[in-house]
Amino acid sequence: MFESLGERLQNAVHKIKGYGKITEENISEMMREIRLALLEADVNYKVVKEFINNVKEKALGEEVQKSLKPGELFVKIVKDELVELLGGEKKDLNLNGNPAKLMLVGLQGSGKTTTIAKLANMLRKKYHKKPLLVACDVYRPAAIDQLKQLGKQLNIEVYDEGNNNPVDISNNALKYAKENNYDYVLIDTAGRLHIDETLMDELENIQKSIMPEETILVVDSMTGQDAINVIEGFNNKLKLTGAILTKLDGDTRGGVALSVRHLTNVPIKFIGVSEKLDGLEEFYPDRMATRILGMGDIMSMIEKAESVIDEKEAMETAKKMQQGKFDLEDFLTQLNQIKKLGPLENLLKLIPGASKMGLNKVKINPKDMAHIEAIVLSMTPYERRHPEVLKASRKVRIAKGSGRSVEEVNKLLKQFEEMKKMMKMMKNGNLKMPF
Ligand SMILES: Nc1nc2c(ncn2[C@@H]2O[C@H](COP(=O)(O)OP(=O)(O)O)[C@@H](O)[C@H]2O)c(=O)[nH]1
Ligand SMILES: [Mg+2]
Repeated sequence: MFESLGERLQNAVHKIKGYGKITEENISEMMREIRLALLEADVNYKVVKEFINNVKEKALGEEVQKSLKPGELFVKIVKDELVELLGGEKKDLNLNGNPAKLMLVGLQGSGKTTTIAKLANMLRKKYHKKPLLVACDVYRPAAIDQLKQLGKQLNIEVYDEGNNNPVDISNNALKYAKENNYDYVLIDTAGRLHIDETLMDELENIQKSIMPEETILVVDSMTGQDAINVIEGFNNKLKLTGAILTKLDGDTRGGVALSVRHLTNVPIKFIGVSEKLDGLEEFYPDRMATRILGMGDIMSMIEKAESVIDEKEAMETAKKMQQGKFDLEDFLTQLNQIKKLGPLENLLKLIPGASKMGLNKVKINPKDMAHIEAIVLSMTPYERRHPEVLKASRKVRIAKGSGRSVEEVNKLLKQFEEMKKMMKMMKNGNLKMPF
């Protein structure tokens, strides 16, 4: 997600951290780099301009000048401003209606139908309440079928009246929902490839008629600057209450994500992160900013690692991991590197969101590490390079040699396999960050 933007911002920000003094000159240089990074990520120029102005103003403020660590304070300013840009506090859905009515709008292909099914599924799971999906994209028969198909998969009812008038359908659906005790009515609407007056009027009529608590714009985050016109078009015509960004699992540069809030003044409420029906996540501006800047205290973690780890050795290991050639010999090297970092507990605490994940309470017994090392050291170099040859008799020998049990040898080998699997996933980009 936003790799190249993240990398560039991190580089810019990292540089300034080292400055003992903040001058107009080095601020300007930094702002130039940040500005370019944002523009290249396709962030709307108006948004970039305001972002830069805000950061600059704060950075030149007295507080920063007086600070003992101006670089760090500057990083904080950038992060805070990024959080603001992404919407500040997390905003929840307004589900106060009885039933609560939610209407999803957006261009064709933006992900409305998929997202509305994901959303119904999520709401049902989270609140244990009953959602009803309503098919108001009446222009293509396939659209109704698609929603029905998704409803069937999730076992959620879909209300449809074929190609009847969408305003009537939504009114009838609402009546049906009240009579049958549905808690949420989720309306899937039609989209066109471009903003289209007739369609906009139709959406406006649905909105006026059923007065939804939420009218959410679904935006494909893969679209570049074009998306901005679309966002503004929908926002001018309809009273939007939120946005959902889809396809963030793809190779998106991030511009839409960083522009949408500023341009519409409506909060991003969810993000779509896969085609699957569980691929919807609540949106937290703070976590996203942290993710983009790759910071939290990960930064100090990296700095710490850099200071003790042999760079050449680390590069070689990383290369092997990427090629899927990581073996137990490399694992041993890694263990030794990790040992140099000091108590692991301290490192885990630096991971952003560590306390939320319970990592701050994890206890690691140094003895366990020593046992693992003993087992690996009892293998022959050939065995370390080819763990697949480790059958029963060899395991018994290793267990004896290391003074551990065969079970422990097995456990280690299993963990090693898991680790390799994880590396493969990281390589393929399928591993989600835990925050
Ligand atoms: N990878 C990915 N694909 C998505 C996501 N959301 C929607 N899609 C895909 O985008 C395409 C269009 O989605 P659809 O719901 O039919 O869009 P609609 O025309 O707005 O209703 C489909 O192939 C979806 O599977 C997402 O978050 N990630
Ligand atoms: Mg659709």
